[in-house]
Amino acid sequence: MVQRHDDTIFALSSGAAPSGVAVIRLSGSGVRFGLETLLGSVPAPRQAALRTIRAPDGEILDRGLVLFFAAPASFTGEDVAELQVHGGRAVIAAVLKTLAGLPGYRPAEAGEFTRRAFANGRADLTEIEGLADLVAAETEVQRRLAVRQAEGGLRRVYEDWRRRLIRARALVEAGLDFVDEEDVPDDVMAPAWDEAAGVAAEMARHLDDQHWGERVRSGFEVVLLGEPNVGKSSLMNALVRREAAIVTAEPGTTRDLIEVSLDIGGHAVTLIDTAGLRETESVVEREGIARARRRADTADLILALSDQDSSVETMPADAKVIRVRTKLDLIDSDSKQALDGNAIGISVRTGEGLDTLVAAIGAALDLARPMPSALITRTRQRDGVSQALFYLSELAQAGHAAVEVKAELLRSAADALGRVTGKVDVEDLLDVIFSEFCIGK
Ligand SMILES: Nc1nc2c(ncn2[C@@H]2O[C@H](COP(=O)(O)OP(=O)(O)OP(=O)(O)O)[C@@H](O)[C@H]2O)c(=O)[nH]1
Ligand SMILES: [Mg+2]
Repeated sequence: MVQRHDDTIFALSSGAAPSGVAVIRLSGSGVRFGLETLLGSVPAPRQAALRTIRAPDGEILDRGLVLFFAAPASFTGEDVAELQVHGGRAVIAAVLKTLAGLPGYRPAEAGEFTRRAFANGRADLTEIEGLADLVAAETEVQRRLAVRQAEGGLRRVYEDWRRRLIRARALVEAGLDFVDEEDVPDDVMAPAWDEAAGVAAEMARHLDDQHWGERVRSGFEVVLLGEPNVGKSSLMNALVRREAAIVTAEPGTTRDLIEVSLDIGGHAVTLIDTAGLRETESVVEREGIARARRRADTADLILALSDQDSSVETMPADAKVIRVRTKLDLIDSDSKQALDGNAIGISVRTGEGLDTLVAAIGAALDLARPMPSALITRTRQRDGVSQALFYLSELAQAGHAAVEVKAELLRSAADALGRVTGKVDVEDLLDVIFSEFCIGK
């Protein structure tokens, strides 16, 4: 980053104006000076103070609550202030303009408050990723996952492993000093190897999670597949209760993928409508069908729709599939009895079967499963833990290799974890991680 780290930064931290209240946040060594200039004095730390906010020329900008946090007991670890002003565009603009005129002040970049919090040891990288997820969370389960991570759920697990590996290595190195002496028992280092094996077993369990946290975080994908005209778009519209996709009696209506978000049991589910599967001369339609198949390949779940005129043989056999028989309102109850018992019957005309289908989607995705306290939510974390486990597996197979080699494997494993939490050598990761944040966070 080209920006200076000793600047005092400021930004609107609350949402889009106009709003009832807007929160403008300041952080850095110039905060006290700024408060003296705008308020006449610095309020007592951690106590809300109702103050008149003025420009340096005495002009009243607004009146509002001011909070001051003295370093290091603040979000960033620096002096921090929050000005709660009226959320009008002109009010916010006037306060921001005044702050920009103060010496050493500049607008914060996206994620810069959080970046300073990390630099000052107020949070590790997993907690920071949890914060980013908390701001982005759209569903109840995403919020729960994010808040646990922001509160240190992953940090505690990874720090514990790292501490144990470092201790094991210390044991080994201490043992090394005695190796030349005659009566060192062979098993003086045994506790170190046991500790490493214990950590490795815990890591393997942690990694064996069916990518649950990553899927909760990014949302589950459910693809609607079936021949033209079976009612895919009609079903999507019924589930989201709006006309998201065009419905006509003409086969081949949908050509592009159409995505909508759905909340099922507090989970984010993306429903994807697709082009009806058939042999066709149309280039556009063929491309649509190819896209439908590709998306179905990676989906968490496929809804395979059929009506009275179609079959579902077009479905990939190995995928996770729920069979759905549409347009039940068009057949009499005798024919209903004769339908495929493995299919869920629905009608978007009468609403029949829709609740059953939603429940079946939830069950197929196993959405009600209890959430463990520490779940991997990003590939970055998974890669780091996998890397650490790789070194520990090498160690377990190292047999009679030189003890120095084994100590080095312990060090590598601990470092791989340290990269996940941000304890070691992560400068290259920071821009990527903080680019996820919005300005003001
Ligand atoms: N009676 C009845 N008609 C339905 C039902 N669902 C869909 N339809 C009709 O079936 C026709 C096709 O519906 P669509 O939702 O466009 O079907 P689709 O599978 O998206 O078709 P393509 O986009 O062409 O692949 C329309 O005329 C709908 O009104 C239903 O539950 N009952
Ligand atoms: Mg359609």
